[in-house]
Amino acid sequence: MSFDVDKTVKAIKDMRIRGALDIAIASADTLYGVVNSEARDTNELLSMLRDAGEKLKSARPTAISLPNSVNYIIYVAERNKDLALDEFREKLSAEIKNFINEQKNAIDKIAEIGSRLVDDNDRILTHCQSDTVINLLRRVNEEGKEIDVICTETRPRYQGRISARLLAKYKIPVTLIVDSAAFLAMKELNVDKVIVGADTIYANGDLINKIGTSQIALFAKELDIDFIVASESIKFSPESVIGSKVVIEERPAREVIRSHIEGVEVFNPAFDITHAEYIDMIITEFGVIPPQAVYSIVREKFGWKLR
Ligand code: RUB
Repeated sequence: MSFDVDKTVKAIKDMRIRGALDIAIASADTLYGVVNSEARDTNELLSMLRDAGEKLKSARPTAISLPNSVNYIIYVAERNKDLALDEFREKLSAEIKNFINEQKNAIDKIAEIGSRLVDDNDRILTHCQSDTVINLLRRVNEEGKEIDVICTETRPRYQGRISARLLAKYKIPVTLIVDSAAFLAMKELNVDKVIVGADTIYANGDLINKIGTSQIALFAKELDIDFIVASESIKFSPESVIGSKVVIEERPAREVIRSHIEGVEVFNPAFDITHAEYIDMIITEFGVIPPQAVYSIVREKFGWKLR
């Protein structure tokens, strides 16, 4: 078992698996592998699952979708710990498959709902690379609306290039800009809407997403451009109800400068916080909500955790 778990942990750490939704799905998939590996009895399998879950959760700290999916699967496992091994396996395998399907359905539901918010001839700006946002834009394009997209390159790891490449592949007109051109581009190129993904959303509606998101939200406010977040509810934080915050990941200096510069320190946070007052709406699989409505969805969806 540990081979697959370690492999997933390494792939998440190295960012070969990245983006909050993919991280959550890969973790659930890995736990599915653990559920179906050799064990003497249910107790042993449960403890293997707990160990694997802890390892997976430690892979990256900021996307709450990762602990949310692991915690949910462990919760279901614990509730079924009295089952005999085969039954336990069967039950948990079905629950994990179900969970993964829910996530896949959620991203499509968000595209369906979100596409209604995008108008013909809209110019959209996006930051980083979010599968949820790309899927939504793809759907808009498939519906025949003419849109074009501006992607920030998203230093230091250039996920914006991945977005641009994907959009070009789907034949959506796309322009890549350096991060520091965001304000000028939003103003001079008449951006209509900003749409970004999410790593974590707190119960008070604050968003944590790729570093640089918050300044784009400030620009959007200044220029009166809608700032929209596309996020599955798996990225909502139940822990935030009791005041817990996620750790903002700091990544190595070598991502910013190729070699050490004598006397120069590098600060390389991977995410930042955009406060709820800068967010016009959040598109979820349950519908379009204002950031103030996150709390009630958290209470409903994560009741199992909050109890
Ligand atoms: C990715 C990032 C994405 C969110 C949402 O950061 O900030 O906007 O994770 O992505 P990193 P998705 O590249 O550091 O993982 O919609 O695919 O879940």
